[in-house]
Amino acid sequence: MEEILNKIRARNPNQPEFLQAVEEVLTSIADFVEKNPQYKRANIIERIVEPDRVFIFRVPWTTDDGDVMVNRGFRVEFNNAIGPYKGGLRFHPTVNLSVIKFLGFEQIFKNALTTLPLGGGKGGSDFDPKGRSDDEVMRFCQNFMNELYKYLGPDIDVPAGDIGVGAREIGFLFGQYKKLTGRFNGVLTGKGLNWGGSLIRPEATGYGSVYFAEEMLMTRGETLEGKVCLVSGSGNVAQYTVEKIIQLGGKVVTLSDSSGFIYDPAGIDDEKLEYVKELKNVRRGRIKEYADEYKVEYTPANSDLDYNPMWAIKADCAFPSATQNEINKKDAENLVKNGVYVISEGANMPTTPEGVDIFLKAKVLYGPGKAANAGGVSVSGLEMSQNSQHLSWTREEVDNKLRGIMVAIHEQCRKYGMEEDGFCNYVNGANIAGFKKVADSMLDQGVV
Ligand code: NDP
Ligand code: 2IT
Repeated sequence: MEEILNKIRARNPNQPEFLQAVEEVLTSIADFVEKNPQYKRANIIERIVEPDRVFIFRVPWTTDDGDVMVNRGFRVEFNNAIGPYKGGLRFHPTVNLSVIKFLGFEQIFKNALTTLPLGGGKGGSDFDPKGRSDDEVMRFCQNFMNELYKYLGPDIDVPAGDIGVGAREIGFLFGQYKKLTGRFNGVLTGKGLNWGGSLIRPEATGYGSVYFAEEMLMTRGETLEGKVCLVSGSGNVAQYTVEKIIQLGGKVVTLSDSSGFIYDPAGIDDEKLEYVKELKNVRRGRIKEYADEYKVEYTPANSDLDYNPMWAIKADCAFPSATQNEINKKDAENLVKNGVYVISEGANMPTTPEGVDIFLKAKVLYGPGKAANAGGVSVSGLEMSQNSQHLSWTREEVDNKLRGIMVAIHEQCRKYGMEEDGFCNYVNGANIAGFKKVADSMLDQGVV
């Protein structure tokens, strides 16, 4: 495995996030591959780490002042062994090929766990929507789609949202797709409810991450009732994570954005959550305003510190729901030291490898992103099913299906991740179960 890893490192220089994701998966599946020589014979590992194809394109657009700007667009179609390419679009200044490839690679295994027929892909741009008017965002989305539409189709490649891409952006992207192709179909998910979107899709990632935490807790005969929870981020995933934790009787005491975090020891209730939704989704303001509004503590982000004080607050559960590598080794140590024993990752790869090792050594209930945050893409898959049948299911129907899928993902993790002493290593479980489904499908379909 080390030999293959060196080859992958040499072939993908300057892609640290991608190599981080690959190393984690390959480390998890090493023994399983060793015991199953059919994968080695078909060289599945070297094939699965190489995307089917990568598109990189120029996106020119015009500001409200008439300046012409240029951004870079990406779409990685990683693997379609079990279904059409499926995965979100991220608009954030940190987006580059390494970030999109790490997300696309993770998506392959996540989508395999969902029980639905979904391949893996991801895309996005280094465009920064912050501070841009709706018109500017619209023009950017239209120009992004002017190139991307060529590669999409409801049975080919179906994007959705991710950081910086929500209901507004999906609307503009869909409008332009329709204009260019004349087709009204399920080519994007996360659509508006009036025009083909699924109920519960906005809630799905956050709700799913909390359902996953409940499943992990249930293995110890516990629930979220009364648990103190740390949530990071304040976007789509964070908001619906908070909503579900409140519904299940837990108490959320933190939220953050890239500028800092708030600490509200009394807990975020329904009214305060409504305030956050309005602040972030309508006014597009900063989380600091929450602290001003409710007179609670606000701590600005401080890059001089080698840890994030938010992860040092005493609590039972943590739901990192912002971005990759937001929990480092010291943060993981602080979490464990201060009582956190449930970590459910709403974000993709929020914990560094050194942080993951701390969680595994402490034998806490640690649900990695590709399992815990798979609820979002699962309901995207359900949106695709509804679109192809030209009908829509009720809120209750979709929520029940989501719940059932999260239970099934949890079971797969336990099937492949259970260790001799009864500790479940959900990292190994998720990676092996996801890999097995995709690798077996690749074997069935020959060397293509
Ligand atoms: P949003 O854009 O709605 O929210 C992102 C949040 O994370 C914001 O609060 C943002 O703060 C913060 N954030 C983003 N980048 C950084 C950064 N570099 N440093 C600090 N804070 C940051 O995105 P989502 O809620 O959709 O996504 C959050 C995470 O969940 C991502 O990792 C995404 O990949 C993952 N995910 C999302 C799914 C979905 O369905 N949307 C599905 C599965 C996973 P600020 O506003 O200051 O940038
Ligand atoms: O990371 C993810 O799973 C997402 N951003 C959602 C992807 C999707 O296609 O719904």
